[in-house]
Amino acid sequence: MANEKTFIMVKPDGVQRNLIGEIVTRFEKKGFQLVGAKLMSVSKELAEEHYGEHKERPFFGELVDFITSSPVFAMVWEGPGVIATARQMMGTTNPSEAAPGTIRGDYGISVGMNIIHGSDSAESAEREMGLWFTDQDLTSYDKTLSKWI
Ligand code: RTP
Ligand code: MG
Repeated sequence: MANEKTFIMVKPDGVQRNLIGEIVTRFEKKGFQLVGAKLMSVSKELAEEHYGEHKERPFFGELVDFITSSPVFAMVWEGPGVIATARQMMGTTNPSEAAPGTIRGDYGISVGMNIIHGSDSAESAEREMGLWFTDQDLTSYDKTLSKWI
């Protein structure tokens, strides 16, 4: 499977509910590698750009208000097939329908406050990593443990 990178963000509700550690732990234990991370407040411009594909949707204003309401924890994770696997680990968009064992399925009930974002394709991952991180923000390193995964 191809080595990939993806953009993952703990949304304001996840930060407020002290779920950063739990979410990082799940990705670490799965075997993926953290290559960049920052806790940050999000500008309206960045939120609108990030969710640009939804700008005609009725929930767009609420979505931008929510993402800018309180800090997020933005991350880049690396590993074989990480883009699709991260989406599986997150669960479906509506946490009420998300499978138990997924992050949204275990911790959420509201579609608006669904705890985590993850890029939905290779193209989205490239676009979003470029929006949220500079090349200098990201690192690359070998873990001796990698041969065990
Ligand atoms: P995300 O982009 O945040 O990772 O979520 P997603 O791919 O699972 O879902 P997407 O279709 O991209 O929707 C982006 C976010 O918009 C909110 N939403 N609200 N009220 C609604 O019907 C509705 N539908 C979507 C959700 O918070 C979703 O995460
Ligand atoms: Mg999406």
